[in-house]
Amino acid sequence: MFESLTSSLDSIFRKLRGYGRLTESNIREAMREVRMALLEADVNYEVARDFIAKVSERCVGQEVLESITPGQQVIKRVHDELVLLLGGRQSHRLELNPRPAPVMLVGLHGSGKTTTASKLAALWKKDRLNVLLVGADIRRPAAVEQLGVLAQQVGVDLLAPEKGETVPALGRRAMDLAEAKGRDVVLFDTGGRFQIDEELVQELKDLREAVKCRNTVLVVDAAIGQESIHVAGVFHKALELRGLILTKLDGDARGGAALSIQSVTGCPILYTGVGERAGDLEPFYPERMASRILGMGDIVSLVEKVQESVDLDQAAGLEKRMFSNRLDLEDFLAQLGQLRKMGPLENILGMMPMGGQIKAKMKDAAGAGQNFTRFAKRAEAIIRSMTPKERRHPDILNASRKRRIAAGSGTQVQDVNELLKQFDQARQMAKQLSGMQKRLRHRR
Ligand SMILES: Nc1nc2c(ncn2[C@@H]2O[C@H](COP(=O)(O)OP(=O)(O)OP(=O)(O)O)[C@@H](O)[C@H]2O)c(=O)[nH]1
Ligand SMILES: [Mg+2]
Repeated sequence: MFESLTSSLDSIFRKLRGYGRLTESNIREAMREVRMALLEADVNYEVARDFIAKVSERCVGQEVLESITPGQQVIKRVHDELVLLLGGRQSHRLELNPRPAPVMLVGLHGSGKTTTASKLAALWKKDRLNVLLVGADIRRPAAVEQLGVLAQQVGVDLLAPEKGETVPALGRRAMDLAEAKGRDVVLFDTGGRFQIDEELVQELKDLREAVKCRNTVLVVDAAIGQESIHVAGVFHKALELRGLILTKLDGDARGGAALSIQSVTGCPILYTGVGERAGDLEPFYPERMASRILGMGDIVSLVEKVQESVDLDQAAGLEKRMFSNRLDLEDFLAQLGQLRKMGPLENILGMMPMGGQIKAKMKDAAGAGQNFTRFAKRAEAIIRSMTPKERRHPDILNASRKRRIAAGSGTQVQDVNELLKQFDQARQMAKQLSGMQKRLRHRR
């Protein structure tokens, strides 16, 4: 969501790096441009003004002007200030002791509470926490059902309200049950409204009292822009939030809200929602986000993502086969599967240094991501329609085999040929790489 901010900052910084020496007026000019870029990204006016004042103050000293890399020095100061703006260097986390720890997700209608509840449950489950999900949205009849479906998908138990049960009574029952069963976290999905109103706040306060919850978390939709800051302020005042979860950061909002919300409300961002799937929730780290916004990439998150999705044994085997020139369509299939497990291509690009530029070149990154997904699905279907022997030895594929495979995968012979061509290119590339590696080894 920060694409255009990242690309404006990138061109400002490129200009700065170009100067051998910087004068105060160069810096002032750059700061004016940074301020414009922030405002265009929908950053709160006062936040942008304070930000620029602070960075400028730290940039005008001798240290920057006399450094051999003045441009880099300015960028570093922008980065440091951005980290502070996003919440500073300490990481804000939920307090999950003593156990069982109640956690309440609150927020406006449609902000993503129910989806986020299942994502959080999945995340905690992976950390070996024993989670109980509670459907405490008793007003909308389908709400508990929706949570039930999601809970089943991520394999976490759900407690549903009984007929006529009030929210606080349900809360107490959930805590008793969790205590008895040795659960670690009890996660409440609550009901939302279009507007924050007395009745909603009272219901949430009653639940909080009943379960003695110290982790009330606001789920807020980043797509509503500056309004999200207002919403967060009001909820924080009424319910003493522990923190925020900002959803729909994968959308096309300009991101200013994400940049301003912590500094305006004093309420830290804990996680961000970056898609609709169970895995699309990321712990929020101000430092990593700042690097991503400045186009430096977020290598740490990227590596974590790769570690999570890639089967290392499989990767080692692949590398060996690749360098011994024995790549086949089984490998191709495995690779496609792993790439797809890492999530949408555009999310991954956003974490890579220069990824922003690649994305811009791809004109429409979302389109490219979808194209890739479509390509990968078709390729998988085609390869799965082959016999093991055909996968290992694609050279035996004659016209009649191709016709059979096309029919089996619901594609055309032309698609099969296209895939074989792409595979051949990949194999050629592997050959060149392995040649290069051998020469390098030889030289050493
Ligand atoms: N793209 C995207 N969509 C999301 C994200 N989080 C939630 N959604 C979608 O937003 C819509 C609303 O999400 P819900 O979880 O039902 O919202 P809610 O706050 O529980 O809504 P109510 O229960 O009606 O108050 C759903 O279609 C979700 O798939 C996200 O991070 N990215
Ligand atoms: Mg809901």
